[in-house]
Amino acid sequence: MTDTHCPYCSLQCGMSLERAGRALEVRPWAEFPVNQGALCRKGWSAAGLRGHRERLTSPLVRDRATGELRSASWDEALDLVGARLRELRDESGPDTVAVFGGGGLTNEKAYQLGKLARVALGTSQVDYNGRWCMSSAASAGNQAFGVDRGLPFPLEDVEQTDVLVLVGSNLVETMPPAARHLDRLRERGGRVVVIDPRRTPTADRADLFLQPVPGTDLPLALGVLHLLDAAGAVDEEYAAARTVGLDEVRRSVAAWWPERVERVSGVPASELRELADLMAGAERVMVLTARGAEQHAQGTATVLAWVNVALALGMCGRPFAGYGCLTGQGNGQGGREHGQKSDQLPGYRMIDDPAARAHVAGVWGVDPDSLPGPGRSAYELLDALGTDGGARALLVFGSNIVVSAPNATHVAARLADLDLLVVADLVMSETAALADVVLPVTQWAEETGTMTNLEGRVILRQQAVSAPDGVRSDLEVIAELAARVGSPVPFATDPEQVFAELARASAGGRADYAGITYDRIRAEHGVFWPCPDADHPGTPRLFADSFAHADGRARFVAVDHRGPAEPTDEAFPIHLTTGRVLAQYQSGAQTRRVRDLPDTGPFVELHPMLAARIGARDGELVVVATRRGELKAPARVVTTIRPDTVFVPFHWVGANRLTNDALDPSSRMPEFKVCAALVTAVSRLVASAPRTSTPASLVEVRAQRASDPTEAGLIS
Ligand SMILES: Nc1nc2c(c(=O)[nH]1)N[C@H]1C(S)=C(S)[C@@H](COP(=O)(O)OP(=O)(O)OC[C@H]3O[C@@H](n4cnc5c(=O)[nH]c(N)nc54)[C@H](O)[C@@H]3O)O[C@H]1N2
Ligand SMILES: Nc1nc2c(c(=O)[nH]1)N[C@H]1C(S)=C(S)[C@@H](COP(=O)(O)OP(=O)(O)OC[C@H]3O[C@@H](n4cnc5c(=O)[nH]c(N)nc54)[C@H](O)[C@@H]3O)O[C@H]1N2
Ligand code: SF4
Ligand SMILES: [Mo]
Repeated sequence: MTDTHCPYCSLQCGMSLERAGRALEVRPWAEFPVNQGALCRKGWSAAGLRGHRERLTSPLVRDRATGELRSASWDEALDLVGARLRELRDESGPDTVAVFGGGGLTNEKAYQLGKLARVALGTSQVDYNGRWCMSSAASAGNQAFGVDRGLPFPLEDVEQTDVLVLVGSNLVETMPPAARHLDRLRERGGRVVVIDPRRTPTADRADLFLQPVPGTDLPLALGVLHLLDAAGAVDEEYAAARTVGLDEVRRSVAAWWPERVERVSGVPASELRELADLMAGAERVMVLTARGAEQHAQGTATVLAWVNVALALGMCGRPFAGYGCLTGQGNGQGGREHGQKSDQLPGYRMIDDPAARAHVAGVWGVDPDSLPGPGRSAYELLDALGTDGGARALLVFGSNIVVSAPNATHVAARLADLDLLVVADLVMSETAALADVVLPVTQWAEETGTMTNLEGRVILRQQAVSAPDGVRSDLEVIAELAARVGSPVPFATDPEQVFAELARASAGGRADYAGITYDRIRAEHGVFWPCPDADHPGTPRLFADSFAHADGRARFVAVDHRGPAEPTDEAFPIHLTTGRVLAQYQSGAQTRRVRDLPDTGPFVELHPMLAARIGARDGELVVVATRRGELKAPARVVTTIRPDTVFVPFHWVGANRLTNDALDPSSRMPEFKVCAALVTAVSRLVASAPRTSTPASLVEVRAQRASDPTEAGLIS
């Protein structure tokens, strides 16, 4: 029996793995505090991907003659990649090679990937899928508190607050074992508020549910603060002692009276008043945001607006209260701390800070001046591929870009323009299928490494079984590639050794791991950062006495509502939002291959009123079109969604052909959660299309209908 953690989300539930003959069985690990033995169905079925027939077990190289991928030896594949990378670098400089990582990679892998980019390849072009995850909350956290740790307190603190406000989180489906905290909070007499355009299973557990138009969480926060201020609920003493900037924020919310908020967000003024009353009367208030509020072109401003509410009430740093972000991927937190982000070095140091460069270069044994500066953010990096000034080779570790990137058709076209695409993965993901070289790597139960969960708790995944023949660990692959491109320093491959180096590199940084070791993690069920030395107990709770800015104070930051980058209009009258279902994970590369998890394919959730208007019945095919693409999928008619909004899960190819690549100016987060769409019933399309020609696309249909006002008005 080996105690380890789930391969999926940021809860990093503890589980025990037991070998049963050739099979591997998942058992509860009741002592691990975060989940206390509970797992969601993805966790229970996690071993289903082991020994799967689609598991990659040999490197693959695209054959020039046939254009097909064929098996190759490790030496052939690595030599080919190394030689091509060197050629490209010699021709056009180091930035011609780009690296794309993932928030599912262990800390050790994320650290080595950043080092591969900066030291071995010398490229500034490295970023990762966490940009698409919690980067807006990270950016807001840094601005407001001077540090970015998803939750500044252990998750179980949620139970002890009085009013919990969940803004754009469906945690009952995205972190099911955490749902028990909501139940216990309510048993204690506390209140749960959920803000979501859909009445989700999480909203079903709420005392108050607000159902805004997608993209309007920011004006909601402005309106709440307006009401709190009018009611005299602002904690002036706290604001004076622990913050700066209240006055400007106060002025900025003065004009956001509830009726104005209602007009913008669709949330009745009475409900906004109810929320403000709940918050004003509570001893302890906790506001948690997730992707629903964050994945917007104004995601950072939205989080800042909610942080302002928590600060105005004097909650941040108070026990069982404050603001937190529910991060998403298994290592969403650690993945952004150790150097695969385009602007950061290990320990959450900034790459443009000379002292940070000197420290990290010292650990790496290289000249600080040899390190590149900041590169492009994830989407911008992909958008530039194959263009003038963009990279011509891309190495992907731990992301299935063509499914999960916004405006995915465009991204696939950029990948097609590359001279070299290399993908390291466990399975033939949709992105691996496009690669020139595919490198098969070990997964989860076959390797050891640390992850940092949503609480900032560093935990240890331990190897339980040996890897299939032919497969290597990411750490080995990275070290081999580093050697082949002529790295000036060697790369370790033993995870514990890499961790010790990472800990030294992080020493003195904002995310300080210097006092953490594998043995400590085993003995203490995880260690919370910062943990600067071996005698330090770790830091489960931040901000009790001071914030991380130099003057110890938190910042109120005044923000205003700009609205979604792509408002609805006559041609595209419906809001499209996207997200998750319980039984699938992310791009689905892993969970779609687990037999015990239902693989329904994409669907379009819509309200009966909208369904009636467009003439679609439950289960019938509808087409969702945006300015970027179309998706045909069955309708799911539900009363739980706003009538002006449709929802499509992104676990299957398609949703991201529709989404908007507008980026947040500060976090560079794409606007996954709202764009303008046209929804049409396929039966109507067929019935109304001219018999002589079949329209190639909905855009053509729309053009054909433009002259007929009754047709054009079909769904507006
Ligand atoms: N089952 C499952 N669990 C997962 C994952 C998974 O893929 N599957 N992925 C993990 C990862 S990486 C992440 S980041 C987390 C994400 O966890 P969540 O943020 O909880 O998940 P989402 O479904 O993306 O979005 C949450 C909710 O936001 C709502 N929403 C959409 N637009 C808006 C809006 O404008 N405002 C508001 N307030 N709400 C809006 C959606 O209706 C949805 O119910 O989940 C983690 N856990
Ligand atoms: N429309 C829409 N799009 C979204 C979102 C949304 O809400 N709506 N959410 C965004 C968010 S929050 C996220 S986090 C992203 C996630 O999207 P992706 O980055 O695509 O995430 P995964 O599907 O987890 O992809 C991980 C890939 O790496 C492989 N893999 C797993 N573990 C390892 C490993 O240890 N090493 C290597 N080399 N490979 C590994 C898996 O098999 C899989 O192919 O999607 C974003 N895209
Ligand atoms: S909640 Fe997350 S970590 Fe826990 S079992 Fe489910 S997917 Fe795994
Ligand atoms: Mo995520």
